[in-house]
Amino acid sequence: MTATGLELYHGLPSTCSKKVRLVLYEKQLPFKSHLMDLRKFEQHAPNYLKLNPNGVVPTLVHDGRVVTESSVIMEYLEDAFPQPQLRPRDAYAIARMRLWLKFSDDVAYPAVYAPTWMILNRDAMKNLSAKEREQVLSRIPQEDRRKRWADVSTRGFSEEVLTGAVEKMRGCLARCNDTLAASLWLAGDSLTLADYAVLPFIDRIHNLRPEFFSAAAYRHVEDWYARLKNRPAFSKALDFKDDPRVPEMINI
Ligand SMILES: N[C@@H](CCC(=O)N[C@@H](CS)C(=O)NCC(=O)O)C(=O)O
Repeated sequence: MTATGLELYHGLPSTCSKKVRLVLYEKQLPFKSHLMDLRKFEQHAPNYLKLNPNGVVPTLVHDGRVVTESSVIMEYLEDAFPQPQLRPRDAYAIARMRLWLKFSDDVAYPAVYAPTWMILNRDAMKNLSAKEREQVLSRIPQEDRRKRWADVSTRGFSEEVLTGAVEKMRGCLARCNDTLAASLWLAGDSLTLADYAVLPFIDRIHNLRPEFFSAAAYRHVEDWYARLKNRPAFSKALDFKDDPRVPEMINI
């Protein structure tokens, strides 16, 4: 057990895991790492479902107590380990920060979902025999998710969905750009959980669509992204490009 009593179940390429790792590294909190291989569907294993009944990462365990949902975990860490402070004090700024946490869950995550799935999960599903695929699908805890995976497991997402995702990704960049034109950070004049909730998705959009970043249309986002990339937490939580053990596709 680490001095902090923290354990994290997470995936290397998982954007939601990155949100939590950014906070852990920014606060310099040691944690016991349980790295899960999502391409082997370890997140659906019966033992893991006891911790996280949704069968997704991340899951935090603190002194034996379980916390799920990346945005909830971020605020939990802020409450349990308040230094350095990543939440504003002013009530209105806190509300703004929480809206960005909600944006990361409700807008940014769905925007990158289909193109990410096509890179990280499609081969893993396609290379299974029909029987193995049935087994993988049967362990997915929610019916709607099981159906969606069954739908796309052989054919992948349609062109229509993938084109829609491009628009959604541009929409995310535009929303962030508008805010960052008026303030240095997403929730005001200091770095907060808002920035770390959104950063993994902007990084994912950058890796999927680098051309979006070359037209200067989102120059405030670019400037913000460059500032965040310079922080030690970024390379620790997000950047595995120089690690030869990590397959290339994981680096998206
Ligand atoms: N709302 C959840 C979403 C978690 C989530 O969907 N995690 C993805 C990785 S970013 C996952 O575990 N996917 C594997 C799967 O769907 O089986 C959170 O923010 O923690």
